Amino acid sequence: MQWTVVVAALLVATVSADTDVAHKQQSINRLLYKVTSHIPSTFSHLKEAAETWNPREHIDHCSDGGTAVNHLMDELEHHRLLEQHHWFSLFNERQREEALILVDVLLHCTDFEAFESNAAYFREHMNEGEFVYALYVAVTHSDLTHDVVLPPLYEVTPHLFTNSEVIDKAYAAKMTNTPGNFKMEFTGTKKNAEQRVAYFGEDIGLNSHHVHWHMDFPFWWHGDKIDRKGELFFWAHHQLTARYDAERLSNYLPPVDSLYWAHPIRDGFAPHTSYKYGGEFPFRPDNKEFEDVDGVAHIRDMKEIESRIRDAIAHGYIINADGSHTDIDNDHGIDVLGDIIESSTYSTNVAYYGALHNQAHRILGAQSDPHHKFNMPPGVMEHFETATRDPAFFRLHKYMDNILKEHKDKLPPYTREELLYSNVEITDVDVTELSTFFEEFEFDLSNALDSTENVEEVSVKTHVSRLNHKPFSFNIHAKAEHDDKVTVRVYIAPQYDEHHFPLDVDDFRWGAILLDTFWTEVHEGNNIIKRKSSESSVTIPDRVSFSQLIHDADAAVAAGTELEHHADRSCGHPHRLLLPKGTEEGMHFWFYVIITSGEDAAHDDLTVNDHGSTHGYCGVHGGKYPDKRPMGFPFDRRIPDLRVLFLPNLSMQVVEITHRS
Ligand SMILES: [Cu+2]
Repeated sequence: MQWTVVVAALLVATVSADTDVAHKQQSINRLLYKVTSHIPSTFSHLKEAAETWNPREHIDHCSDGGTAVNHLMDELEHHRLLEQHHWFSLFNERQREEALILVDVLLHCTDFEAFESNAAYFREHMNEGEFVYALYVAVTHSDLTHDVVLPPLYEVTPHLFTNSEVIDKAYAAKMTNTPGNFKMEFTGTKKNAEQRVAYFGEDIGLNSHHVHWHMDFPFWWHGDKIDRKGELFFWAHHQLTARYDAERLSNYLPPVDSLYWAHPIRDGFAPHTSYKYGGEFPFRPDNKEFEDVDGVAHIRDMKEIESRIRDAIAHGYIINADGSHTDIDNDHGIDVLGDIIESSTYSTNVAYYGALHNQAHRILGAQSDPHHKFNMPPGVMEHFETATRDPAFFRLHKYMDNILKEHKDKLPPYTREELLYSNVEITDVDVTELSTFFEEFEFDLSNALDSTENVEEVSVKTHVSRLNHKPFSFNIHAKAEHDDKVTVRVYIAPQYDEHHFPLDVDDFRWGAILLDTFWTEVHEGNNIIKRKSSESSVTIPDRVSFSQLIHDADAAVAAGTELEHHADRSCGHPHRLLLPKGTEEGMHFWFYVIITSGEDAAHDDLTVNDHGSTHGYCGVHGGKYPDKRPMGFPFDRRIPDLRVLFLPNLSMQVVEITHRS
C-alpha cells in the first residue's frame, strides 16, 4: 500500500510542476477575494473544494503525514475553533495557535492542488482573520507559491487600514447603489502636535511593510533557521524609529521620548477605526497611567524583565535556560538580544527574559479596558497592521532601542584600521536635488463590503495624501589602486536637533538612516559609481493593486499566456518614503558614503544579482543577510571622536531636503 501512495504522490507532483504561475496567482487572488463572504459560485473549482474536499482524505498530499490536517480537523469537528465574523489578533494565544495550525497544513502541502483545496476548505470553515493571516504567511514561505504576488493587504482587509468614517460612507454608497471615492483623513486635529507626523505612522505602505516584515520574520517561527533574525528585529525597528525621528524633526517636533513603565503614557490615541466584526478600536486618553492587564502581564513583571535584560547587557552574557552562558559583548550579541527582547522562538531563556516586546504591545493595546470590564476588542497596538498609527508604538520602540543601544555602546568603538579600505579614495559625491511632496493615492474598498451573488457591485474607493519624493541619483567619484569588488553603504542623518543646534557625531550617528547598500566593481584609476534612488535596496515599489492582479491573472489564464512578472517580495520600506519629508526652507542632513571591501558580501554574486533588491531591512528570503558586517555599520558603535571617520574611503557632506507644498 505504501507504493500506491508514493506513486500517486509522484504523479500529482509531476502534474503540479506544470501548473503555471498565472493559475496560482488566480487561485490566491480568488481565495482572498471578499473573505467574509462565501466563495462565489463563479470560482467553481474553489467553491467545489470548499464543499466537497475532505482534507482528511488527502493526507497523502501532506509532507507531515497529515498531522496538521488531522489536528485542525479535530479542532473543527469538536467545535473548538474561533467562530467566523469575529476579530482576530495574532497576540491572542489561542487565536494564534489556530492560525498556525492552518499555516502548518498549507506549508506541508506537497502540491498546489492540495494547497488551494485545503485553503478553500478552511476559508469556509475557519475564522476569516485567522485564514487571511495563515494564507499570507504560507504564500510568503511556501516553495509552491514562489512567484505569486500577494495582493495589498489594505485592499484585502481595508478596515485595518482606513478609518470608520470612510467605511461608513462606503456602506452608504453600496446601500444607495451610488459609486463613491472618499477622502481618508489622518486622525487627530491640529491641536494635537502628534498629528503632524500622522502621515508617517498612518501611511498604508508603511503599515503594509510592517505587517509583512513580521510575516517574513514571525516571532513564532519554528521552520528552517532564519539568518540573523534577532538582529533584523533590532535593525528594522531601529530604522523605523530613526526615520520617525527624522520626520518629527522635519515637522519641528523633538525626537520621540522613550516609554517608562513608571510614568503615564503621555500621548493618547483615538484610532477612528472599526473592526469589520467587533466594533470600534478602543480609545486611550492622554497621560494614562499603566495598569496591569488581567491575563496578560503585571507592570512590575515588565520592569523585572527589563532589569534582567539590562543586567545581562551589563554583565556581557546571557544566562540560557540550561544555566550555561552566552557571551554577548561581540558582533553576534545584538542577534541574541533581539531574539530575547521580542521574544522569538530563538530566545534561549523565555522563562527568565520573558517577551518584552510582545507583552508590551499587548499591555499598551489593552490600557483602555485592562480588566475586561467593557468587552473591548484589542487595541491598535495588538495588530501589526495598525500598531504604527499609535504614537505609543514609537515610544515603545524607542524604549527597546535604548536598551539595545546600551549593549552597542558597551562594545569598543571601531578603530581606523577596521574602517579603512585603502584601495579606494572617494574624491567627490554629487547628489541631485532632494525634494519631497504630498500626492493623493487611491485604493479600492470593495473587499470591505459584503456581497451576495444577486447584488450588483458598486465601485467604492478612498484616496489619501501620502509623502513621495522626486527621483534622485548620486555619482560617487572614486579612485582605486587596483580592480576589486566593493561594498557601498549610503546613509543620511539630520545635522541639527529640534533647537537648531548641530548634533554631535555620537548623537546623529545613532539616528542615521540607511538609504542604500550595494555591491559593485571598481577598476584601477578613476571610477564613477552611478546609483539611482529607484535602485535602493531598502525599498520596494508601489504594490500592484488587487484589481490589477485579478485582471492580469484572469486574462493570462483565459488566453493561456504567461503572467507579466511583478516584484514578488512584499517586505520592504515603501519607496515613496525613502527620504524624510524635510522642510520648506530646506532641512540639512549629513550624507555619508562609505566604501569597504567586497569581502563584506555574504553572497558571491551580489555585484550582478541584487537578490530582489529589498534586502536592506528585509534580508534575502531564505538566504543569508547580504552584508556580513553588523547592521548599521559603521554607525552602530560609539564614535567618541569624529576624526576616526576622516578616511579616504568615506565621504561626508551636507545635503538639503526640501519639501514642496
Ligand atoms: Cu514590529
